[in-house]
Amino acid sequence: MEPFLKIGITCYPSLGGSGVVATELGKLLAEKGHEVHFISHSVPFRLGSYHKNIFYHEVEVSDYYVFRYPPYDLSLATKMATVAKAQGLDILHVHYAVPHAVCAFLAKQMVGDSLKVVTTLHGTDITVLAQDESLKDLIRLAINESDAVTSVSRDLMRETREVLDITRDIDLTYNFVDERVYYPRDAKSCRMDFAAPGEKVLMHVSNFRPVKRVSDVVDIFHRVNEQVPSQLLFVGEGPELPKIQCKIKDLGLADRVHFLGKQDDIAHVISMADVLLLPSEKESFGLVALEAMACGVPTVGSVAGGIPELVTHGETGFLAPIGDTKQMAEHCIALLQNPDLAARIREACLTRAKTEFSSEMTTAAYEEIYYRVLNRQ
Ligand code: GMT
Repeated sequence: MEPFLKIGITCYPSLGGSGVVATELGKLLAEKGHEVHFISHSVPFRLGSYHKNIFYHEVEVSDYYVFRYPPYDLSLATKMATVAKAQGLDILHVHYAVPHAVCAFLAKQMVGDSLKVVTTLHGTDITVLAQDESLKDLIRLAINESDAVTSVSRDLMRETREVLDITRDIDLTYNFVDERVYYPRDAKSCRMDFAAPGEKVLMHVSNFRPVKRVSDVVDIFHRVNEQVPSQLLFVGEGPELPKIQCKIKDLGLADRVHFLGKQDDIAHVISMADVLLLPSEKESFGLVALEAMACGVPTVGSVAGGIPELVTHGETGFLAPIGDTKQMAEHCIALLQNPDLAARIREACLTRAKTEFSSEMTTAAYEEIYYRVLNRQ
């Protein structure tokens, strides 16, 4: 049996799928017996209850008066090195290249080669930030100097190689959900708060950034509602919201669209839906589509980035070219009007989530990478 490891994890603690995946992974590793040290500016929002193997180290930023901008990156790198030395970390697993992989590179210079760095690329660190010429060399350095690099989809791996001209090995480790949390919930009574009997529920969950094409969600819903009486639930918050609210009003849909804001119990909320809409411009993976799949809810969305690796067209959902809201609406209508098709797709969703994206498989894959870089395999 392999020995238990001491693993440092750094992620964005307060937002996004990358933070969720990093935190859930840390919790599962701790349950398996590893010692996990989160190093970040605040406690990861999904960390939950006490576990004897989980520790949190807060990064404090110096506000010394000469600094026009407090240097978080330097404080993080120093904290990583301090924790690594004090706790004897074997691995520093950083999620998101900027600045985390760069800080880990600096930390390793301070600690020495005994500390192994694993970098997980999540998407916008490559698809947006690495397109910026001023950051390209820095991101390339951090990736090339990591002991292992993982990507959450094949598409992101391809784009990383293409954009940064990287030839090194990259491991594919798909995201996962904790199946003890993500399973079909009985959400009938909550659903009745929004939808009358016979009405269908469409849902969109995101951070409402332009990349999510939330306006397409409204267009899809508008078309669907003309043929299938429906309600649309929006979950989350973000910069596009005011624009979307105006559009909904202009289209006369205000009484059929509901804004639930940020929600903690996503599994329960998603279980209210008949279909999840994800028409993104870019999406390295689309964690919310997996969360929905595990709750038996199919996704109708775009053929963007890694979405087709997750959602199998015609089996666990339906995909159309980015921006083709007409086709996406047609897929929704077919699904919502055909109970047999909906039942078949729901079963396929539950099976695929369990077999292809299980937490056990992903945790084991990361452990294998850790042991490999430590030469213990
Ligand atoms: O864009 C987001 O939704 C947030 C962002 C993040 O940093 O958490 O999400 C990225 O990482 C997620 C977890 O791996 C992926 O599921 C998302 O697809 C990815 N977002 C994009 O590629 C736009």
